[in-house]
Amino acid sequence: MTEGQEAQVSEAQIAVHWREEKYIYPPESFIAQANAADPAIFDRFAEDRFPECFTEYADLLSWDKKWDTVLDTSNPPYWKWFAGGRLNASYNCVDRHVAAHGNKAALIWVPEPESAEPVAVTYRDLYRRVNEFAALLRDFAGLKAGDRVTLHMPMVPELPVTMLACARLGVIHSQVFGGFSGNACGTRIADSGSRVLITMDSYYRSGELVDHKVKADEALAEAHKQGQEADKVLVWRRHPGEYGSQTPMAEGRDFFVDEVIGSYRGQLVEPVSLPAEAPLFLMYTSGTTGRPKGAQHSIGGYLAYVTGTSKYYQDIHPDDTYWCMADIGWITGHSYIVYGPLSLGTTSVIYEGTPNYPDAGRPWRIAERLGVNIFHTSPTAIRMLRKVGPDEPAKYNYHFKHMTTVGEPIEPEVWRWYHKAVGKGEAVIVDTWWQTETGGFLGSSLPALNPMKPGSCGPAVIGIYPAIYDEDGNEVPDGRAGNICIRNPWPGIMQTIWGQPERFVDVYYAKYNKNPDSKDWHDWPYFAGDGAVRAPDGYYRILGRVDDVINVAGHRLGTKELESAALTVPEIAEAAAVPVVDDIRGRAVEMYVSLKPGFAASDEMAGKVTQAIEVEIGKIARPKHVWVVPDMPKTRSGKIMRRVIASVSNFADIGDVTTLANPEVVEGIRHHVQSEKVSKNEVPRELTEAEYEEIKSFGAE
Ligand code: 6R9
Repeated sequence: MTEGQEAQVSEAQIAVHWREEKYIYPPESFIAQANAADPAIFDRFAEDRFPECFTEYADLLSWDKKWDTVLDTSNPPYWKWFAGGRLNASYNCVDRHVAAHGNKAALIWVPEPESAEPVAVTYRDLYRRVNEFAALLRDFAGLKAGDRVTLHMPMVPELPVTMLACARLGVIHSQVFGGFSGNACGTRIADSGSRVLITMDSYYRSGELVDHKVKADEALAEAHKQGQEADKVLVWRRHPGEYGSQTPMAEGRDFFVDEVIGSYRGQLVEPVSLPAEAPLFLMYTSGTTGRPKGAQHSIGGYLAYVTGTSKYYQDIHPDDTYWCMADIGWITGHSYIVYGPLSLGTTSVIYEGTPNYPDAGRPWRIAERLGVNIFHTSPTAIRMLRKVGPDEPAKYNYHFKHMTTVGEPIEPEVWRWYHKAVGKGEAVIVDTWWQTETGGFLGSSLPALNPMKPGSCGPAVIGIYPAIYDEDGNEVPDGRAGNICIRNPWPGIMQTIWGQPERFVDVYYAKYNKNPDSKDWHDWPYFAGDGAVRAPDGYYRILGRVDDVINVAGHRLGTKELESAALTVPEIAEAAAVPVVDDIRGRAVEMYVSLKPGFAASDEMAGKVTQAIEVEIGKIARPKHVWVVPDMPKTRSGKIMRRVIASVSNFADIGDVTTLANPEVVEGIRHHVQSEKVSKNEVPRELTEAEYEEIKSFGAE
């Protein structure tokens, strides 16, 4: 069975009940200034205007050559947007703003130590730095259009500089989230076939200068194991001239950028004019198998889509100060810190550290100091800031006109705190539902024209036409849960999974495609892998993943990745990862492992599993608990019943276990796990109906 077919919604036909929230309307002051305030926009993006409607987004860009065909669908599901057109993303995000707005801040970087001053990088500075680094990449690292290069960088301005320098040359960048481990980075170097790694020696996180260069050595060793040699490591220094890592520099392989860049001072590199459908970057994400998926995004379609949605949904005007608190290492940061905002010529704030360092007032001090008026973050950050500093926002004099939430479903109570306390009742909120694969937003209210409804992402965004299907491909009625799909292609959709074209078709299209030979795009709905319900008003409520992916703090972790990491511990015979409902991070991971004969359960064994997961994936994946069990509950065909142990961890009804091969083990596991949780005061609150369905069907056959 392929991955796509394996995925199931939690009993697609069951009704999902929740209290219908009331509409909240945008303030007049917002509407008066909004980029999209005329309802005619809905007509311009009506289904019968597809695909031409998207030229409105493409027209926001500067093209070297206009496209011949808006959408070429001759080879489904490999769509080509703006085919025949040529452009350069670096030119669009940098050069074209220099003449009129050269002295305006493109980026304002806020270092984590509060004693350090924020650093403004003007469009002119950015132009100079991108050109010089592009010259270095071309002449020192030997990179050219079509080559892949892996970046493993923290939240510093050197990261967008590096991305835009790559884009200038047509080099395909693949930024790996800085918090991921050296091994995770190595796997991505190998998968993308990168010869060059660009990293930084160190960065500040929660008050500490973290040694980051050490991960580069681990990454190269892992890539080597997987058959990929990287021969150059370019190391930016957090404090130029001062090395913040304990790891030696490898002679002839590792180079400090601040030492090499001197030879490229003042050099200009002509932006390479590239086909619209040439790849801009890869962004790796988790799927149900261990191998990460490199979602490949195009230059023309992607940049048009993030520019258009930044303009209308983020309501970015050139004179706004926009702060998205996500990490650039995730898709949110690529689309809505770097490419969208810079393409529109606005000021984008980058913060190095954790939101609650040194205290929960930090984000609001940054907002006050910099005059941020658009703020963008995740439900996890909102829950955390609400927990540790519910009254902090009121102490600071900032005013947001607009706020975003992204990455996971947000509970209505948390939404209301965001609206009232953080937004001071003055800001609109957009709850944006989308994915690494989709490049930009799929579901969101259009802030001046659609009212907000807490807990729902809103209607589909303009030009996006979803459908919710049951397992057999029938559309489910409003109010019922099913698999949300997008019926039409759109410019932000990934082009393929790097090096795994079959997987691209299997995971995202095979499930609802009835005829693989069809050349008609109508036959190729995009399967998002999320469960959803549509209300009669057309608002969507996203219920969560329907595959074996655990969304921790808005970040997707594949169960297979977690399990293979646990299995690197020699004593472990079997491993299963399950989600537990977590009041801050949405979901947390719990691991169940069984040992090879001759080994006994111990805290040390559990510690080894945690350690292995940190080494293979990174601290973000650290399990909340590792339960060492004598045996896993299994089907007669030997498949681990993840839904049973997921129910145990969440204190949910375990359901019928009589069909298992070994039903007798369940009670022992339940007793062990739940009594331990009771003694630690970790009994979870009662699950909502949607959560219960997710747990009950987790990893179901
Ligand atoms: C952008 C991003 C994608 C998965 C997605 C869904 C969940 C994202 C959401 C949301 C409810 C929202 N998700 N936004 N669920 N409401 N507003 O998060 O990309 O890291 O690939 O995750 O996140 O389950 O399928 P990515």
